[in-house]
Amino acid sequence: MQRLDHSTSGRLLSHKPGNHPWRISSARMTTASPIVFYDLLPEPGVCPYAQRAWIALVELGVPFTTKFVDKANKSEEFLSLYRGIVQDPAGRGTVPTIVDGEYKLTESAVVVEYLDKKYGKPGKTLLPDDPEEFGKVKLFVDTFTSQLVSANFKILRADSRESLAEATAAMDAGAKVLNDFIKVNGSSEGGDFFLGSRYSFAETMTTPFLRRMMAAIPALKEYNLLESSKAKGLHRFVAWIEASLSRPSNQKTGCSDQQIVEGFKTFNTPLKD
Ligand SMILES: N[C@@H](CCC(=O)N[C@@H](CS)C(=O)NCC(=O)O)C(=O)O
Repeated sequence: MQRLDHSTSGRLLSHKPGNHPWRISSARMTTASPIVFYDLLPEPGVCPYAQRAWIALVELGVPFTTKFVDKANKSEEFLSLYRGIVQDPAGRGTVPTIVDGEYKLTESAVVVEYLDKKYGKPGKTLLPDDPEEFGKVKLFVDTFTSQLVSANFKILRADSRESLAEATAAMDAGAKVLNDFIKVNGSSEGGDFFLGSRYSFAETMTTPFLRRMMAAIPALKEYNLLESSKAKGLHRFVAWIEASLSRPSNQKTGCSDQQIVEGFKTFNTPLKD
């Protein structure tokens, strides 16, 4: 299994086998040994779920080491780790999965919340302490998923101009819902994230999907969520997209736009008219 090591900034430290990250980055270590983060080969960060955990590690400044899992040929080590966590002897083994000392966990949303609870510092957690803000942040993530993620795949699967128009209309309608949701439930104080100046779980969970939408759809179909939202005057949503995509934790993690486009070609149906 290939291993890559990261500093607290998320940048790769070393690709050399046997070059132990806990020695390289010991000055910055806060734990006895870094968390082991399992992601998929061959393109680091090609999985949006794994990127959620990767972003959380970077945002929270937690040292970690990455182990890559070959999706087509998972190692016994990874399968038994995963199956032991979920107590399912037939579990297929998904990323992200993490090992934090003796503790092991899987499922992106659960991993992000665990990391936040364990490594978040007072006033710098991804999930707000305030119960009402907490609820709104969680609902924002659900709303993003229900409004945009299926519309994204509908656009890719559209095989005619008519079905594409229907799918892009669904995406535009979802963008309007999100624009209004942020205006009513979020904040504009000091910044353009859902909670204004405060980067939170709202962005950690959605940016990997937003980034894939923004890279894949314009390359494969004639539609651009950002441009369409600008044209429709969805200013709050546009500002949120721009703030989320420019966040360093997004830019340092995941794969290139070109890798995203390549990966999404399997979901795309060319237009027949
Ligand atoms: N619900 C899971 C989904 C994770 C998932 O589907 N990961 C994919 C990669 S994007 C995976 O590990 N696939 C391995 C496989 O299908 O064998 C989560 O949120 O972590």
